[in-house]
Amino acid sequence: FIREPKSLAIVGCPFSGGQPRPGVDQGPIHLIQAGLPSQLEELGWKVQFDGHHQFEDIAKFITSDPDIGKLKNPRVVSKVCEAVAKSVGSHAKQGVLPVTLGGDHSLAMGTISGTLEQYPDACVVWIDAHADINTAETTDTGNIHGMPVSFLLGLGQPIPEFAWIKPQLKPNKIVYIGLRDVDAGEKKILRENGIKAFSMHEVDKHGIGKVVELALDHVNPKRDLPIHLSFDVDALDPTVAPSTGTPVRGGLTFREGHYICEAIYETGCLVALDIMEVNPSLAKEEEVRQTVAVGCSLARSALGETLL
Ligand code: NNH
Ligand code: MN
Ligand code: MN
Ligand code: MN
Repeated sequence: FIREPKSLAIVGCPFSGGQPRPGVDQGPIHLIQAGLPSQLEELGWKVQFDGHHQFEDIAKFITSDPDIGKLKNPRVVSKVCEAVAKSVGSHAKQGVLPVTLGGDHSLAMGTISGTLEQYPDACVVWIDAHADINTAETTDTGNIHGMPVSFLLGLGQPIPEFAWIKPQLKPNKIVYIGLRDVDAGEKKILRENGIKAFSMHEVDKHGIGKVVELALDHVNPKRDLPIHLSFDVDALDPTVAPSTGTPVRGGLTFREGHYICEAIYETGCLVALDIMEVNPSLAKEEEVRQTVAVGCSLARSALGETLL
């Protein structure tokens, strides 16, 4: 899917409007400053980085953004994600692999929409402690970073402000790994739509190797479909990635997280990658450094870094 010479574009998204904690907008800047572009070049990629998308003109036109039902910052989130979809979609169209750095996970409405525009048969592998599948009706928090999957699937009452999102994702084209903090309403949605999810229970039971194999068997049985990998760093245990907005104990180990990325790279099907929810303002300096470093190394593993 990706043309030779292998080329990727880093889409920096300093955005935090999908959740309440300031600082996650600084995630992409930290990942870049930690040296991610040159690390990826060393893996043999041609790396484009056209700066951080600032979304300033978007904010300029949205002078007030009252809640829609329970949804917080709905217009800003929608417009930013629409811009991200265009950027990701245009890179994908040129055979370039978009690596989106968040920013909060609401951005995945944009990244996955962009991917599906170019690759309608793509599947999504969603790595997270959370299912991010609340609808405007089921959400407790109103934070849109807990909802992107429902928008992509077209669940819940349509909201005119989000009408640009084509509900192109089918429930059998997404699979989760790492879940351990799923709201009651989300469990019902997963069940009713037959969406495959491997929680930490399954990781404990089968081991990560088997879980990744089963997950890919579900969404990509012949390993011939494009894969969009959306990685929320809170999937990792808080001892591994402490500086994130909603840490949940009992998460993936350092190796389990990297194994997922390595295994997906090995399929040769990766067409887009998201590294989300690194928030450099929520922990002590050393923990921030560790979280940023792990964000970089997950990206390297997904893009071909091997241990030997
Ligand atoms: N399920 C909760 C909500 O909808 C938490 C979501 N938080 C996340 N998701 N960090 O990845 O608000
Ligand atoms: Mn670009
Ligand atoms: Mn998430
Ligand atoms: Mn999460």
